[in-house]
Amino acid sequence: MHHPKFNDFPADFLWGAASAAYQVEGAWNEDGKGPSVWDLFTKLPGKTFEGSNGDVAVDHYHRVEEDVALMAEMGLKAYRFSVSWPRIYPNGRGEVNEAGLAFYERLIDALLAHGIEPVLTLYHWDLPQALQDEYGGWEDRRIIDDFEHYCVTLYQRFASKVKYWVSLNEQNYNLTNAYQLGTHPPAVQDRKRFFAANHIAFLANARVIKAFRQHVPNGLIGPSFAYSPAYPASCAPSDMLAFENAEEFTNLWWLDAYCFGRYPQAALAYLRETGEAPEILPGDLELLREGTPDYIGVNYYYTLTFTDNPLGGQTMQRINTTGQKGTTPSSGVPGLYKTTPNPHLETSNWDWAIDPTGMRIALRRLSSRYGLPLMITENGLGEFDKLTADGRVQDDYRIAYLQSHLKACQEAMQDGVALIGYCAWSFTDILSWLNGYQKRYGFVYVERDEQGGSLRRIKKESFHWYSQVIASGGKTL
Ligand code: BGP
Repeated sequence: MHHPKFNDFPADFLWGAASAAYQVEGAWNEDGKGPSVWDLFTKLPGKTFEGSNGDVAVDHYHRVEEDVALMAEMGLKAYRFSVSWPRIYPNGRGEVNEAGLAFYERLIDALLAHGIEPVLTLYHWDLPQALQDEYGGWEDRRIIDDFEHYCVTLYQRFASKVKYWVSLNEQNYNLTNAYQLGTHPPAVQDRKRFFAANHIAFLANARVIKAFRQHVPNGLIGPSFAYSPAYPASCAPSDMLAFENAEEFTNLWWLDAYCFGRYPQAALAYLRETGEAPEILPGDLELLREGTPDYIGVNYYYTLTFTDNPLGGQTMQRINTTGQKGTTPSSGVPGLYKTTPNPHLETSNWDWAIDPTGMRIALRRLSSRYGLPLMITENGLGEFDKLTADGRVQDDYRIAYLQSHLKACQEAMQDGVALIGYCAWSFTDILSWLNGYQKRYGFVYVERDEQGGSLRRIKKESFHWYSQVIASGGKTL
């Protein structure tokens, strides 16, 4: 469908940018913060790119004012950030750490003073290590109460200041890495444990959404989902079936659980056969239905293309974390599907397909299936950037990426999608969990590498470009 002309973006569109606590804050053991699972995991040999970790990250904790001033200068309308659970409850629960709350209050107040809407993520992967040690974190239902207690603390403190909330960030991506690929803590490779932990995370998500209604009646909450829409490699029925399998197992498994309070039928039937299905106790599905989201947060980076995978075929493989183009192997589940490169799409140096039309497809699929408003909570391009001798970063490739994806948002809105806003990933450069500091996403360059650096902030070309787009309300796109 080609629209003859683009409609304007709505006047209240949230032009935003995003980050996550572990990737920007640093100050990993300051002001009473307890250790998170990432604080320990990144220090185990061989887990991250060149052993990079977030001990200092980009030192946002000590540079909040400077960073918010840059956001204000850019004209940003929304800033998505996450709260570090172990900053608030160093042991996961028990005694609250007032200094942790005070830090986020300072950030929120600074944003509000500049007319920037805070978008608060409750959980972006940095689980308190204490809860991992005590009962295995997401593998134990005790986490549901502890997570709710932590979230209610934030609701009570910030209800009057924060309207937009994100419950779990990329439960799908995080737990797949944590329990299938073994590439996020606790680095397990066990599909049964994966589906069990994932089920408990659904319950925790629903519980905190239910509590939200009581404490933040005028706010909006939803999970952020890492949505990589599936494509079939061809119109061969076997590829179409692989695509159906992939969409059900890698996307609808989460989306249907969040929004409908049930698991997709064919996937559930398959897992019951293999003995990997999660244990669903009486009351579980009722809870899911009582805790459905107000909107869906969409983290969109790429589409994935699938083809048939016989029994005994390709298994799950870890991704390219070096930026050496072409090193991502095919990955899949024998008997169900496996990925294959899409010959129609260019890729980044980390082999992520660049597909703005895929974003339009993503938004349309979600909107028509669930009938909910959507917010792009992440979208961006991770690349090697170069700081030139005269102190500039000419990231025209990033501008091209963001521009084409924003146009896809515009088209999706014309297709009838209710899109609240767009948070580019990321505002400043950040630590990429497994890819170190060399994979940069920001509008603001931060002078540091795996070893460290001056931490000086430098506005990239894309900073000025996005600033103009915002000022024009999207007209200069
Ligand atoms: C998402 C995460 C972000 C961010 C982004 C880019 O999965 O929610 O935290 O890291 O992807 O991914 P990466 O850093 O692996 O390039």
